[in-house]
Amino acid sequence: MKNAPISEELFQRAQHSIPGGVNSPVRAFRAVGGNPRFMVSANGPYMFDEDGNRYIEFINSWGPMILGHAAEIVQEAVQQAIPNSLSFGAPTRKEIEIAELIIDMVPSIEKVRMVNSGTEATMSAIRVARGYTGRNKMVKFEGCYHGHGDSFLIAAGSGAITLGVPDSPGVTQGVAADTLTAPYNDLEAVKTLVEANKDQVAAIILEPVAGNMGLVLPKPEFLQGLRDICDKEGIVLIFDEVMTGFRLAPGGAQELFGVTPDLTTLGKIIGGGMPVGAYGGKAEIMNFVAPAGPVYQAGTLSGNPIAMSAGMAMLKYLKMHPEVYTNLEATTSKMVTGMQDNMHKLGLNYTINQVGSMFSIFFTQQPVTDFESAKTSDTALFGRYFNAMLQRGIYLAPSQYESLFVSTAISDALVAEYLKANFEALQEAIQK
Ligand code: HOZ
Repeated sequence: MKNAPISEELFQRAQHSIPGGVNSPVRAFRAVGGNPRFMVSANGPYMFDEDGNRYIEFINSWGPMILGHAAEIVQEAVQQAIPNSLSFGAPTRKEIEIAELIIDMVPSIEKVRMVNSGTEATMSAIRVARGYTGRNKMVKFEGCYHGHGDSFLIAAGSGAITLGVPDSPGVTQGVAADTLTAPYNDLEAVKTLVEANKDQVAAIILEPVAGNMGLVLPKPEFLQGLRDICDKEGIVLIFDEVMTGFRLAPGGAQELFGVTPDLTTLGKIIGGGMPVGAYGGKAEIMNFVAPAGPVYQAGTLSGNPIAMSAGMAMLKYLKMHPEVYTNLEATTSKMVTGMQDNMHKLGLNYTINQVGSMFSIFFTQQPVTDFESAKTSDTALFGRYFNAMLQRGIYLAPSQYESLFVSTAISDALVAEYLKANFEALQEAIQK
């Protein structure tokens, strides 16, 4: 049993100084019940909380810890950079090197701008798309999450749906009116929206693999279909690869599925886990960004030297070790097959979605292909399952509407440990 009295005490204390006691909503465990665990350190496949509990973990900072926590190559790069100062607010050689590396690795990117988070990246990409096309509207998909920029908090996934506020108060009606939404994987709905808003749509933005309503894969024709609509209508196609970039393949989901967007947003992975984001794409569009062009976007901490060093170390490693991706997929497939066997033994038939090293178990028996089908999941059952796993030392995302991420630190022995816990937790969760 994993008791956590110190975490409980810290969570009570945090309520007085931090809204809801956390700095990002999903962490508050509201969707699963119980108190969040306050973490002290993490290494390889493990995280350790204030109470001295050890967890095998499958969030990996929501993606970037592809090599597990505290990867030596990243630690070394950061340590080497620290004595040269933490921030300059002036250009550095490292920024060019990482830009060149990203351009080399991601098929669609010809020019790239570093920012500090995925949210900044998506906000900026939309602004550039609007500046470039001279149009105001955008299409996003129900259940996709693109950070907390105003325009994206309409039918948003992740913490927004977890807490039941997919359309956040504070977003003006004017902003909401410019955001058109369609069901994920529904090309006909997109065509209808675009037709009804002829020459007004600046961008279509999506997660090419959705990870913020749980993991949902694009149907085979979906991404290419969007590409075709954008080409025909002069719309900028934006892939939000904050979670999938460098995780599903060296060039992200766009490499895996062979569809090239006009702009791509990237996040935490290019900082090796440090606070970084980026957006990039066709030079013709990126040349609209200031000071090359008129669309303004800036940041003192953009291209921060410590974050760039961490990111360079991570990306170089991934580029030189393509076997990482086959190994990660093999580990994840073992987990998924094992979970299916467990369910079979228990007479259960819940849906598991997987691509590469990302997966989700949905507590519903129907295929999950969009937000509506994701919402058929039994979230109370998910909450019981989550807590039963936590008690067994397995740390999952505290929401049905998030993806899980596997790192290279997950050995076969840990897969076996995970599957044992999964069997017992499923058994416990369905009994209540
Ligand atoms: N919205 C993030 C994952 N999709 C969660 C961020 C966090 O709580 O750290």
